[in-house]
Amino acid sequence: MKNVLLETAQPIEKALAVAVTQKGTRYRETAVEYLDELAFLAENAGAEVVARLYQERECPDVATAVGKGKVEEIKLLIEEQGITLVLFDDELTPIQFRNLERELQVKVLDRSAVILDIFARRARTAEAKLQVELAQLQYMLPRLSRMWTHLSKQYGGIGARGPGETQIETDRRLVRARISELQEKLNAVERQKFEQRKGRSNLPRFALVGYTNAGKSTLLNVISDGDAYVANQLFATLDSTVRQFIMPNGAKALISDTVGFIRKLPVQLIASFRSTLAEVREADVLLHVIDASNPGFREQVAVVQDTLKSIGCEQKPVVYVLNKIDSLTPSESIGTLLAEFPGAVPVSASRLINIDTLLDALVAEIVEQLHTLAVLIPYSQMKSIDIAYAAGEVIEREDGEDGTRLVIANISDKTGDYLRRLMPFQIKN
Ligand SMILES: Nc1nc2c(ncn2[C@@H]2O[C@H](COP(=O)(O)OP(=O)(O)OP(=O)(O)O)[C@@H](O)[C@H]2O)c(=O)[nH]1
Ligand SMILES: [Mg+2]
Repeated sequence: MKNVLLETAQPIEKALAVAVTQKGTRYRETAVEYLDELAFLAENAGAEVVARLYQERECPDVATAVGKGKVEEIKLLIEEQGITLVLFDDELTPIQFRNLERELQVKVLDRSAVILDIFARRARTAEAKLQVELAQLQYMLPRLSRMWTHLSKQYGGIGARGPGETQIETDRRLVRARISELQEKLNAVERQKFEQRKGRSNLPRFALVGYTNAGKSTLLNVISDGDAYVANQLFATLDSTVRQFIMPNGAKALISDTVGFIRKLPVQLIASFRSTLAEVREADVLLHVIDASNPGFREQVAVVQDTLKSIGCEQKPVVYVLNKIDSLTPSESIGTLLAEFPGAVPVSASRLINIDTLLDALVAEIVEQLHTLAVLIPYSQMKSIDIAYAAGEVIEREDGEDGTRLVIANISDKTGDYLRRLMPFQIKN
């Protein structure tokens, strides 16, 4: 049951983007921002938005999302501009899909399908591929009959009829079987990663979180002196990366970078990216990276907060990082931003502005948990010396008769507990 993937955007497809927004005060501005983002998503999936259409309604039409008049307008645009793909900003029901494709005679996709398509393009590691396939199949399952109409249209077939209900039932069963298989594989990956993390040191852990394209990977590279993939793309990062770095006070810490969030991230994706998001769930402190140069950043902040809540991370300490201050819109200033986000740290990750202040803020978050510990390691336990060096900053060393005496600074609570268990021969300094 492989390769029955979603039919999604192909390169240089000409797309029409449609937003159906609920009546409200900021209706027009928000709709414009939504479609800007949808156009960027489309571009990332290999299509170009050549026309846009807005409709304000109390609620979407049950049969076709937009009203009858708009359907006619869309038909006209398709003809005039040679459009091959119509993108809806909201998730469509299977019925809406079917009706719209029948009426319009071109491919119709919703925002979730475009996001899934981008994820499928970006998935590189085995884990990411499993996660994306799982999300795609779960998205596809309730829409199977519609996809079959698609396939039969595409391949003609005798009489060009869709396969009968029995065929669809068989396929549903196959898809469900593949879903269970993928879930099992992912559970195994998750267990394996959990074991790996257990074996990892107990250093303080920070996790970068934020809206996609906010600059998380750029910041990871700056902080940990690395070369993670950075691009003006949505979902450039799909996996998590963990790096060790040394804080200004000499303490060692870990920082992780992971997949970004977006408005209306398909629920199937959040669920299937569980193992990737484990780094976020297990971090001590979150760095919420905000693209302060984006006019819609306030809504993005709310989206990230909601997503964190949905993965059970709303209680974690957060350092807000106002990134891209080098290119703020004229209506924003650092002063007003700080009044709105007290305690946030304004930076530019790419221009290296104010990074020291950010690092100091990270130290402040964990400094209360940092201790100095003196240990005497008997010569029979020499392996523990390496562990001590990895755990903190060794500021004194004395090789005496009974063993090696070390004074280790900047040890976190967790590491301290760990060392105490490992080295019961701790002495007072
Ligand atoms: N002007 C400006 N651009 C920046 C800054 N930091 C990052 N960028 C740019 O923003 C874009 C996205 O950066 P990434 O670091 O890939 O963002 P990300 O949050 O990891 O994005 P995803 O992995 O796609 O979710 C890139 O083109 C960066 O060069 C900054 O301080 N100022
Ligand atoms: Mg990234």
